[in-house]
Amino acid sequence: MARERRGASPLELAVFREDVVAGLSRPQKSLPPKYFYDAAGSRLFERICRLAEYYVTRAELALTRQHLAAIARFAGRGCQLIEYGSGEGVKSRLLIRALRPAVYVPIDISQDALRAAARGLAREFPWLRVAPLAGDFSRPLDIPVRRGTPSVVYFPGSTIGNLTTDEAHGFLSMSRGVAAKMLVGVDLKKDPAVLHAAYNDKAGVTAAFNLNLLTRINRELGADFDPGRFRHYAFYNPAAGRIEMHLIALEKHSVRLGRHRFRFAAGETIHTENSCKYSPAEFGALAAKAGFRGTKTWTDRRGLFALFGLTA
Ligand code: SAH
Ligand code: AVI
Repeated sequence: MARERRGASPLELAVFREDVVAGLSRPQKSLPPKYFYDAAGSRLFERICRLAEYYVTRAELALTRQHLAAIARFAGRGCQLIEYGSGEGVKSRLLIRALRPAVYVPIDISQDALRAAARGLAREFPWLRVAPLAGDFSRPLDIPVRRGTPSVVYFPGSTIGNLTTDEAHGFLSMSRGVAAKMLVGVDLKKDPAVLHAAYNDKAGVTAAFNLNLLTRINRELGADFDPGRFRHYAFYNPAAGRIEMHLIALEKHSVRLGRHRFRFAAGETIHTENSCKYSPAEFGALAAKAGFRGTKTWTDRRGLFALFGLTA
């Protein structure tokens, strides 16, 4: 576990600050969703995964259980399994059991989630070599894999949906250089009412997840956001095929971050996340454009979610 670190480095904080200042300076204010995942954000996301309305995790778990033998045949036993955005690693456990990988490399920007998951895995699979890597997959990473053993990239959870189409294309092309095979979890287009409920849960956990971003910016960057002056706002944008999450200012006010002052009109929003939903054909076309040829698709019985097996 040599590659684990504790706390953000001065450089990471400087990049975070730059991203926040740039995002809040745009005409449509925005913040990158990767910053949701501090320790509190990762815990809130784990609660989201267990909500009745958030079908995503259950659908992917169900399809992975249902098609595990075929998925394992596709990936191959004894491979080096590299997982981007590994989080809690609930589905990873199924794959690890079926594949018995030579090494498992969970990669996550959330050091707390990564550390907790790696500890749990070491207890549960004493035979498994776990090499966690704390890092941002939107930048080049030095992944500790051996030559000679095939690598498989696993990117579950529909985290790819949080990237724009251009970013997803770039990510898939980059992954092609890391491994010849890839397993990607993709949330499918469906009844907008189902989508709406999943991102507007009754218990308000998604709202707390969204608002936590402001609390994190206050704590780590010394801003003076008042989260009480914002409300969670999520809706399905059918033209773009995505859920958009925003934080909407309830009244006119301004926020300070160092020497910067950001003015908010009443009703103005900060766009905090896109969660793109694909049809199988749309995702197949995106993968083909990124240079993957073979495409296998496994879905759950209700057709809510798909796992794509891509071959470079
Ligand atoms: N794979 C898990 C978790 C999905 S949540 C599942 O399927 O349930 C998204 C995960 O990706 C979080 O753990 C978050 O910390 C991580 N993440 C988000 N953006 C990231 C980035 N740019 N680099 C690395 N990890 C990222
Ligand atoms: C991690 N990601 C795929 C989640 C999603 O559904 O887009 C994050 C999330 N945002 C709100 N709820 C869950």
